[in-house]
Amino acid sequence: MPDNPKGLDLKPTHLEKFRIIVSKLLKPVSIIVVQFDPDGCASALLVQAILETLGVEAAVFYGGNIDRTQNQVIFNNFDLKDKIKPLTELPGQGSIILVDSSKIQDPRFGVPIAAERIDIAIDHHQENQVSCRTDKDRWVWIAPVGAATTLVWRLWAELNKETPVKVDETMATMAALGVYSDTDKLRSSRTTSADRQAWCEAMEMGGQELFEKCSAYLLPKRCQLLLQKTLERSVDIGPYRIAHPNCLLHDDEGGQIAALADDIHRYEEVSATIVWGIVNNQIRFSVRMRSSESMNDLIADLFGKGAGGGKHNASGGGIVPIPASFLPTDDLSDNLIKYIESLLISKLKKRTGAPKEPVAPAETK
Ligand SMILES: [Mn+2]
Repeated sequence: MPDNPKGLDLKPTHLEKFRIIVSKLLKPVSIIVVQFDPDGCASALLVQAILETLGVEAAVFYGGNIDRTQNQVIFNNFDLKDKIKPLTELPGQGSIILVDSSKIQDPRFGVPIAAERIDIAIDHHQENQVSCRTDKDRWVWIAPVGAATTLVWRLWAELNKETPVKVDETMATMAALGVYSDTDKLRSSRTTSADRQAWCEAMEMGGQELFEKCSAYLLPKRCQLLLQKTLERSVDIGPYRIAHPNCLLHDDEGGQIAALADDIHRYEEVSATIVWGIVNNQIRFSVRMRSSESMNDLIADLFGKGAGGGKHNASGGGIVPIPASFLPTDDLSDNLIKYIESLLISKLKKRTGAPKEPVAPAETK
């Protein structure tokens, strides 16, 4: 069996191996986007389209919540309700294709998935190398580009070189949005010429109007209120900024925490921003960084080991579940919010070596 592609070099032997692996996929074939976002979604639907051209039917499953405005806009404008299903509906057998992620044991799957079921992985997270020390022959392509969609776009183009099959307008628009959002509007230092090329090619076939609708969308009014409240509760401790919206968030607002972190991380003199909030029965948090400090260490220190992690060490986040019997009632939620705020501030002070101030409840280890 030929080797897997290295870097961006996609050789005829790699394509040949891809076709062989696809022909051996076990039914039902499932494509997994472990964390729904434009890049993951575009990669998955494009892989689904590629398989279709090879005569293989596959269903797409997503993990995470669709609670960021950007993701909701994509979900609604592309009518994804019938096209992708939540991971909880993943069939118990058949081959699995991972896109925009390549961790064989990923806690975000919800239920553990047998490693042997994963036959293809296409990803741009270098830190997530699939362990290939297994006798199972997989097609794995992990390359350092700004978006996973860029890789899938290349794969489509190379596979269809001899008999060009056109990507339809909607799919091309989604691919352009995938590249655009994961490269931070093609501005991020992770953006490569392959990303720029994929974006241009996709936009040549895509719809400019739909692209505008899904990239220059308006935010709901409530976002302004949450931003205002978060700015009021924003505290700087050395290089850290920590903030929270000072209220219980609605069940579908977990994604706002990431958006708030993006917003308040934009100012000078702060190298790490932590925004947290209580959603349903969880403390959700997002971290943004522009220093060499390890994000995973910071997260473990503040929220506990295994609470979450970061990608590219620039953005990350996680979840701390609150036991059901400790969930605050409306009149007690202020107390819980205040307690978590003081606890996190005292932990950050400890990190920076700032003089200790008395904090009401003792920190348990
Ligand atoms: Mn991605």
